[in-house]
Amino acid sequence: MFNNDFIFGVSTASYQIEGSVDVDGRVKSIWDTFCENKNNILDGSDGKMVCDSYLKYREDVKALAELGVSSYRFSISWCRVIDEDNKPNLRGIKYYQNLCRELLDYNIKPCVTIYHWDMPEWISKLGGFLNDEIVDYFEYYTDVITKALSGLVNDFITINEPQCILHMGHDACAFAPGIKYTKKEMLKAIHNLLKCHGIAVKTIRKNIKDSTVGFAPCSRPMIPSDRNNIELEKKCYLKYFECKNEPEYANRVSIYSDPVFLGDYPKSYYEEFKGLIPNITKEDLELISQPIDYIYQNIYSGNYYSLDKNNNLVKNDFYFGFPEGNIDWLQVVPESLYYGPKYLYERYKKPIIISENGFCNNDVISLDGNVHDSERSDYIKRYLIELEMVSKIVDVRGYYVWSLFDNFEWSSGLKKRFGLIYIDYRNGDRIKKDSFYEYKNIIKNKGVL
Ligand code: GBH
Repeated sequence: MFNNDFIFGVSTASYQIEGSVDVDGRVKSIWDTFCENKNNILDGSDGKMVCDSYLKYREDVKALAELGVSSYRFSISWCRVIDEDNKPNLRGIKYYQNLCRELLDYNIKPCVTIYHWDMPEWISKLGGFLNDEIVDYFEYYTDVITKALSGLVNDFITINEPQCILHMGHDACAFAPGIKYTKKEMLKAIHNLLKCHGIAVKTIRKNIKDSTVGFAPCSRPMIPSDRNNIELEKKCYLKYFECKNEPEYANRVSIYSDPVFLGDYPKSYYEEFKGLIPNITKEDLELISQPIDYIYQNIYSGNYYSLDKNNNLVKNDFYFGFPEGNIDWLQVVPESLYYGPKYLYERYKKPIIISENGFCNNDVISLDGNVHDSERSDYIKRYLIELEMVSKIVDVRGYYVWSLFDNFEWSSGLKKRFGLIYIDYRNGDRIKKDSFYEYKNIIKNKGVL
């Protein structure tokens, strides 16, 4: 059992669920543009309709109440809140106020992500995170939305998965805006993104009484294949926080989290990227490392490691037929929710909240009209067991399932389903899957163990 105030929640993000892209003065986002090129999305779909949550939010909140979550994590669409003259758009703002009021009526605490990837196209055209002025735009946007939500929301996450924004959006280019950066540009964009985080923390503190603030990177922990081998675990820990000039450099943990929690980039950053590093001032680092309350982390999977005969760390291949979800990176590695929090706590010493964890399945409506997704329930239970185990030794405060319902899975489109609630995209019908009831039960029992 988790303790009484452990947070059980679910997560969503604006572009993935809201639909209604052309209403109430919403401006175009980089994802609207990215989806116009059908080759960018696995099934050629987009976020125009999806779950229609912009119109159906009352129904969604009822489902959340039935599920029994104490917190709902969702993101604000910058495109609804700020217009192209960089002025507040009251109609868009009202939607989020209404949503929060509805949640509070049911005793569900809103947990608000300020930025979950849907940048206004016009800001992207000015250079996005590469433009130094992004920090001012981000400050203004955060100021407007936090003033509007003051009295309704206490808990904020500044930015979701900075790695995906930069690595996927500007290196692998599989995500919007799909504009390739040179390494030098990338390091500057990372620095500007971190400054956006810092200025958002300051702004939230200024506008919200009794706020909690966090930052939500993602990671894929290195798991010792032998859990009793201390030396192996130590090497896995070091690998997890490694900062190296290698193909996946913009995806790593320490390059984002060291500046936020420890006040500077890792030492190796300055060695590895010599000659490519942007201008970094003491003031920048102070801004970036404003004290925050939680380490949020999105964790879905991991990799096993062992030591070879020379005691070097080696990554193990998954055996043929290894359990996995219906998306290529989603191997079922429950120990990720043990070692991820453990490593993060050891290094940064702040309470941990898992802001996303969930499973992607080929769900179908069965003959009986229900959706029987036992694999998803099994995944959630296995991962929660590990999280509960680690909560005995590190300070873990919460867990959010990704996601409340099936939604627009970015470049995988509508083909990939992560929801506890099934969406029938022909008519928008919602069907609570078996995992919805399983998770409801877990919440009622305060855990699996
Ligand atoms: C999260 O991203 C997002 O926050 C959320 O919006 C999304 O819908 C959800 O999870 C499900 O995908 O580097 O080889 O692992 C998930 C993180 C980022 C994991 C990109 C896979 C690329 C392949 N994903 N990453 S790999």
